[in-house]
Amino acid sequence: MGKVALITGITGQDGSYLAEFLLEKGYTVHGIIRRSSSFNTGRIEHIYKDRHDTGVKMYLHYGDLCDATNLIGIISKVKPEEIYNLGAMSHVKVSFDMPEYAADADGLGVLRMLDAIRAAGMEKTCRFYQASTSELYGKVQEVPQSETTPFYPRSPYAVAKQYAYWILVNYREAYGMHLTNGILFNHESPRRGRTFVTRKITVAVARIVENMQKTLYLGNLDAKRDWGHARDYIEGMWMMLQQDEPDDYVLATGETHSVREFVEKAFKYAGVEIKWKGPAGTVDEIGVDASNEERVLVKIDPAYFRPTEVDLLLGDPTKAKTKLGWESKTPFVKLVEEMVKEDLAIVRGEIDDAESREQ
Ligand code: NDP
Ligand code: GDR
Repeated sequence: MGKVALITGITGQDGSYLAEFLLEKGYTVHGIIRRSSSFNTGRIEHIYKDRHDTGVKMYLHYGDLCDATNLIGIISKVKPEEIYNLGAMSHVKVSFDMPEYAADADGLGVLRMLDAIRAAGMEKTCRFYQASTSELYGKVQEVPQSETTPFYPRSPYAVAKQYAYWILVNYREAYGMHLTNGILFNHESPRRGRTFVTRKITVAVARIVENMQKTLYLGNLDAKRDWGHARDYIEGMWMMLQQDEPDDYVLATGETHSVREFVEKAFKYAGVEIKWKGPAGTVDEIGVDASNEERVLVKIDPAYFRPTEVDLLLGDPTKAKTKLGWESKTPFVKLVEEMVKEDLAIVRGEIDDAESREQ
């Protein structure tokens, strides 16, 4: 008999890769999905189809991290041996518009999950992974950032995630539960939501080279991120829960790149060389096609600036490497290329977009 896992956020980027990964390993996978007026299971549609064809063991339950009764009901019924709490209002900029909701879903949501495990009497049998984040480091205190770097959150999202981080540590110490924080640095993929900067860029590059869009509007080009591939990172999540003792781990590549560099590499893969003109780092800077400077491809829109920014993230994944044997496998340029390649194929109608596909 395979193990039973429960994933919150199964319809998101990470949840969809993790569901595939656990099914491959013979798990029975339960996922919590939110009721929505439009289709929100595009990223897991292919596995769901398989379930009817080949008996894949995946089950979906309606629920929400803001509904404690619902969570107690699902956990008591499913009796998971492993829970991966990936559900969250995960957009940093949006959290400034809905700070109370971010606190509720991303902060208190974790408390509700932990209390639901206790209410079901599963403190000793259920292992729990919390999707913690490099956003906890926020305003730079130390570079590179590791498990011992102090936190300084810079958004309502990150403050909520800090509550989640500490309530987990407290419950681990208070009740001896197997609870783990994975402090993951940014990880991307062709399944990344289109409002995160990497996917926004790769979608725009594909549309621009196919003459469906003229200009890409961005905010801060100089923010630096440690970008890995989501597929590599979900394996690290699973490895954490296979350890005898629960602990907290950073997953990162150990490399950092600016948004500006991501833009350059993405256009380059599509055959366009970007030349920057105007005062660097201001709203008047533009990115033009180096072979035809009249063609303005990138402009700055201050609407995308954040009230407080995280300037530099660079992770030190030494502990994950030493204790878990985990390593990021996808180099930065390969990640950019895979994303542009897939968006070009979507724009050209050669493949479906896993995120927005509708039935
Ligand atoms: P996505 O935004 O792609 O997915 C978020 C998931 O959470 C979706 O399934 C969404 O459902 C669900 N969700 C949102 N609100 C609720 C709620 N109130 N109750 C239940 N489910 C909810 O995020 P990612 O896959 O990129 O990230 C997964 C987790 O990892 C998140 O917690 C994120 O904060 C964290 N994280 C992500 C990193 C990254 O670089 N990707 C890095 C570090 C941490 P729906 O589809 O209906 O919107
Ligand atoms: P981030 O990801 O905030 O790091 O959070 P995002 O891709 O949104 O931003 C990265 C950096 O790019 C700058 N930026 C822009 N960002 C967006 N979204 N849109 C733009 O037009 C734009 N222009 C510049 C941002 O200012 C920022 O500096 C992600 C999420 O997945 C979180 O859930 C997760 O916890 C962290 O990564 C680690």
